[in-house]
Amino acid sequence: MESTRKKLITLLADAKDSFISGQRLSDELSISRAAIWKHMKALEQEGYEIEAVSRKGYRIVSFPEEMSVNTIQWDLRTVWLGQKMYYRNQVDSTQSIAHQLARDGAVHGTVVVADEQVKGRGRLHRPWHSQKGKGIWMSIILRPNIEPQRAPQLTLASAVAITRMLKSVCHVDAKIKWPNDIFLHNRKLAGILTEMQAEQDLIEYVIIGMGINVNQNQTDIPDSLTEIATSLKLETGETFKRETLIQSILKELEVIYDQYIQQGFSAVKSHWEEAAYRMGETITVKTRNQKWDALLVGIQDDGALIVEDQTQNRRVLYSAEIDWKRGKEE
Ligand code: BTX
Repeated sequence: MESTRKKLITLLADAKDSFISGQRLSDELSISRAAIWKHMKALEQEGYEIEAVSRKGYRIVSFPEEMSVNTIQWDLRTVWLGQKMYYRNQVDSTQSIAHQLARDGAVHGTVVVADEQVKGRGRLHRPWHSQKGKGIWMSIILRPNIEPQRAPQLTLASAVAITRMLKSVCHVDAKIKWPNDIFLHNRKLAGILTEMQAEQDLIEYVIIGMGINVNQNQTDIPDSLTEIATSLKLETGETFKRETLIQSILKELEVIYDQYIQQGFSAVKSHWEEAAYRMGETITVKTRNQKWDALLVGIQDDGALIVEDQTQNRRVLYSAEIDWKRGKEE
C-alpha cells in the first residue's frame, strides 16, 4: 500500500472517535489539503465510512467489512514482513501467486492473502479446503541466507508464530503436530506448507503457506473433514477479525525469524517444544516406503523428529507423516 495512505489510516484509526483536522493531517503527511481530500474519497471507495465536519476535520466512523491490503496493513507493526502485500478475492492458490511473484523478484517478506482459494493445497498435493471469507489463506515469500536443507526449520518457526498468535489474540492453547499442523482440542485448526526454490547450496526463495480456519461454522466444514477439522469459531464460540490475526502472526513471525537468522534453530526449539502435541505417545510413522509404530520422543537441535521403536532404537526423521495409533487423524 502507498505509505501515505497507510499513515493516514493509522492517524485516523489511532484517534478513534475524535476528529483530526485537515490541517494537522496535511502537516503530518506533508501533502496538500486537496490531496488529503482525494485520499478520503479513495478510502470511501474501499468501504471506509468517513465523517468530514468543517472546522473539526475527519474521523473514521467504520472500517470496511471486506478485507483488503489497507485493512490488514493499517495496524501492522512489523518492520519488513508484509510491508509489501497483495490481496486477492479469489485465487487458485496463494502459493502459485507467491511463486510467480518470487520468480519476478518480489522482495523478502512479501505477503499474498486471498479471501478464497479454489485449489488450495497441502503437502503431497492434498487439497486444502479454503472457503470464501472464513479463514486465513496466506503465503509469505522469504529469501533466507541459509542452506537449503535448513528450510524445513522455517515450517517449525512458522508453527510457533501461529500458536503464539493464537495464545495472545484468541486465548487458546493450540498444539503443534510435527512438522506442519496446528491442532486445537484434537482437531486440525491450521496447516503450513513450505515450498522452496533452490540451487545447490543457495536458496532462491522459500514460500510459507498458512491456512487457518477462523470463522467457519459446522455447516461450512465439508463432510469429509468434520471428524478431523475445526475452526476458531467452533472451538471458542467467537468470531474473529482475520486482519487482527494476520497482523499478529506477521509480527510474531518477524520476531522469531530474526532471532532464528541471528541465533540459529535454538531460538525456535524451546518455543516449539512448549507447544508440541502429544509427545511421549505412540505413533505410526509413514515414510515413502515404510510404515511402523514408534514412540514420539522429541525434536533434535536441528528440528528433525526423534522417534523410538519397540526395541528402543532411535531414529531421526527429516520428512515423514505421523499419526496417532487410535482415532482418526488426531
Ligand atoms: P497437509 O497435507 O498436512 O494437510 C492436508 C489434509 O488436511 C487434507 O488431506 C485434508 O485431510 C485436511 N484438510 C483439508 N482442508 C482442511 C482445512 N481447511 N482444515 C483442516 N484440515 C483440512 C497442510 O497440508 C498445509 C495446508 C496449507 C494451506 C495453505 S493456505 C495458503 C497456502 N496456499 C495453498 O494452496 N496452501 C497454503
